[in-house]
Amino acid sequence: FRFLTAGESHGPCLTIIVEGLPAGLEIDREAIDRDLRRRQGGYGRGGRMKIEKDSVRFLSGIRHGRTLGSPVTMQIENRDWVNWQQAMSPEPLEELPEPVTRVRPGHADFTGAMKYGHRDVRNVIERASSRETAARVAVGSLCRQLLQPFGISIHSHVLAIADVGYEEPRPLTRDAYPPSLWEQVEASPMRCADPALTERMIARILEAKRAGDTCGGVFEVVALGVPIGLGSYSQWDRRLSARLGLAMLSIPSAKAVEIGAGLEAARRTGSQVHDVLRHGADGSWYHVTNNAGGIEGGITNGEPLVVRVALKPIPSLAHPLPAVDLASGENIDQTRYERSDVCVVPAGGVVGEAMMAIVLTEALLEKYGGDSLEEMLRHFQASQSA
Ligand code: EPS
Repeated sequence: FRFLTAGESHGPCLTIIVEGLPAGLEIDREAIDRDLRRRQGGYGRGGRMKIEKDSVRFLSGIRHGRTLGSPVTMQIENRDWVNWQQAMSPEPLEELPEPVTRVRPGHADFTGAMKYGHRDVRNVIERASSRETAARVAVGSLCRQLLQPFGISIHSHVLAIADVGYEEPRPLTRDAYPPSLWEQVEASPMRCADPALTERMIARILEAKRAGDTCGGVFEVVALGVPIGLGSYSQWDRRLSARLGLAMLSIPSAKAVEIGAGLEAARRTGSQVHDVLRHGADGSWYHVTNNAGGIEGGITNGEPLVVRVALKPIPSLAHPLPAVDLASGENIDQTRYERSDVCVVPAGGVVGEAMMAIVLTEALLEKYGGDSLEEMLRHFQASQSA
C-alpha cells in the first residue's frame, strides 16, 4: 500500500494516487467529501476556507462504486486557482509577479529557499502549505472505508488550545470513549466534547486573533475496535508506535507525539503505569488500564489506540515577527503578512485521523493481506476464530 500526493496550494488541483487497496471495496464518495468538510471546519480558520469547497473526483481505480484493485486516482479542485492563474502559471511569463522575499519565522520559507535555491519564496510556500493535508484526508477516508468491515473506527478530539485545556489527563480505557463523546465532539466548533471548555478555547483563539497572534494546541486521535496483533517488534520500523510517530509528525506544525499516558508515564513508577491483563469469562482479553495506549512491544493489544499530537502555533502572524529580506540580506522589523488561519488544531485532528487510518490500513494489509476485500475478510475471520 502506498500513495503520493501532488499539487500546489494555489495551483489548479491536488492529485492523489493510491495503490494497494484490495478489489471489491464499496466506496462512498459522499463519505470522503464529509471528511474533507470536517477538515475545513473548526473555529479559527481563515478566509481561504470560505473560498474552497473540497470535494473529490475519481479518475481511476473505481468502477460502479467499487475498487478494481488498480491504482485509485483522485482530484480535489482548488477553487482559489482562478485568482492565481497568472501568479501560478506553468508557462513562462513575460512579466514575472513581484517575488516574495521576506521569510516568516517558523515557516518553511527560509529553509525551503536555502535548500532549493529559490529567490521567490512563493516557490516554497505553495507546496509547504497545509493545503496538501486535504489530499491526505481523502486517502485516509478511503482507508477508513476499508477498516470499517473489520470493525475499526477512528475519531479525534481537541484537548487543548494554547494554555486552555483539560486540567487532568483523561482516562484511556474503552469506556472513556463512548459514542456519545464523539457526537459531542462533532457538534462542537472546537471538536471538543466539553461545552464549557469549547467556549474557553474559542475565547482564547479570539484573544490571540485580536492581538494579531496565533494559537497551537493538542489533539487526540483514537482508534476503536483494533484487533490484537497489528505491527511487530521484529524490526525498528515495523513497530506500530514508530509508524504512528512518523505519520503524526508528518502533519504540518506537529512538534510532539505521545502514545497512551505518554510523557506522564515517565514521571510515574512501573507499578503505576503498566496495564494489568485480564481474561474475561467470555474468553475475551482486556486490560484494566490503558496507559500503553493500545500498543505493547510495537503490537496492538486490543485496547483503544490513543495518540496525542501537539501542534505549534501557525507561523503567519497578523502582527508579523522580525525577519530577514532574502533579496537584500537586510534585517527587518516585520516580515510580511499573508492571509492565514489563526488556529488549525481541530482540522489537525481530522488530518490525524487520516494518518491513523493510513497506518492501520498498511498494518491490516500486512497481517490479513489479500487482493480482494473478500479474501482479506476470510483471513481475518479465520484468525479471530483460531
Ligand atoms: C496556508 C495558508 C492559508 C491556509 C492554508 C495553509 O492559505 P492561503 O495562503 O490561501 O490563505 O488556508 O490551508 C489551506 C489552504 C487548507 O486547505 O488547509 C499555509 O501557508 O500553509
